[in-house]
Amino acid sequence: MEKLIITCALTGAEIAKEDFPALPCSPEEIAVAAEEAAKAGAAMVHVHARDERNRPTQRAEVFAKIIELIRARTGVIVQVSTGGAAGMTPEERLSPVTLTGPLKPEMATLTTGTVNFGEEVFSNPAPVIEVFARRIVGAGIKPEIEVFDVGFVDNALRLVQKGLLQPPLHLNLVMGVPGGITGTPRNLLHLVESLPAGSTWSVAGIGRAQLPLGVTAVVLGGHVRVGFEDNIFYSRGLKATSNAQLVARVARVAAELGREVATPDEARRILGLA
Ligand code: KMH
Ligand code: ZN
Repeated sequence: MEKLIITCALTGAEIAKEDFPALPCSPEEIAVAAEEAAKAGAAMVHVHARDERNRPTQRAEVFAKIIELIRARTGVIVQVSTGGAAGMTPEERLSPVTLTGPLKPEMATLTTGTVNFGEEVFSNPAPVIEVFARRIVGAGIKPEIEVFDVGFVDNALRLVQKGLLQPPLHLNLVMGVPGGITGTPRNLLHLVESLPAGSTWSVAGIGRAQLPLGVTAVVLGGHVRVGFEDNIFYSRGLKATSNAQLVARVARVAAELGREVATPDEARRILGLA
C-alpha cells in the first residue's frame, strides 16, 4: 500500500470567522496553519482565500500572498480551490490558476458536476467543466477532481474520453454535503469501485463523517482530507482548536493501523507531480 497522503483543507468558504475565530483567514494565519498542519503530518494543503473582511475571495493577488507565505514556511503541496464559494462566476473562480512562476500552484481543484450545496447550488454545467479542465491543464497544473456525487466520476471519465484529462486521475470524494452523496462507508466503497483503475483518491468526510470515512480510507489504501473547511469539531460538541489537531489524529490512527504517512515529496511522487 502507498504511504498515506493527508491533505488539510484549512479555511473553505462556508464558515464565518465571526462564528469560529480559530478559522485561519488572513494570508499570515493561513500560512501559519499550513505550517502547523505540515508538522502534524499533512503533505498537502487545500487553499481558499478571504478578503480584508474575511469574506471568500478568489483574487489572484490574495492567493499569491498566501502561496508566497506558505512556501516561505513549509514545503507542503499547495492546492488552490477553483470552487471558491457558491455563486461566484467561473472566471472569478479560475483566478488562482493564472498565477505563474514561483507562485504557480502545484494542484487545483476541478469539480465535475453540479450539486445542491446546503441552501445553495454549486453550479458546474458541462461546458464550464470543460473550460476549467482546459485552463487548469493548460496552465500545467494537476487537477484534483472533486466528486460530490457518483455521476461526477462519469463526468470526469467523459473529460478523459475527450482528451481533456490525462489518466491517472486524482479524485477527492467529498461526502456528506447536504445535497451530495451521504457520508457512509457503503457509499465510499461504491464510489471507490466506480473509479478508473490506476486512479488515486482521497476522501473528505463532512462534519461527523470526517473521522469514520478517513479511517476507512486509511484501511482501503486511499488518502484522507481533514480540516476546518469540512469539519470544525474534534468530537461531538467539542470544537477543534486547530487544523493541525485534526491532521495529527489521522496521523496517529494511521500509525496504529500500520500505514505510514507520506512527506510532501513522497506525495508528489504518488500523485505524479515529481
Ligand atoms: N466552497 C464550495 C462551494 C473546491 O474547493 O474546489 C466548493 C469547494 C470546492 O470548496
Ligand atoms: Zn474547497
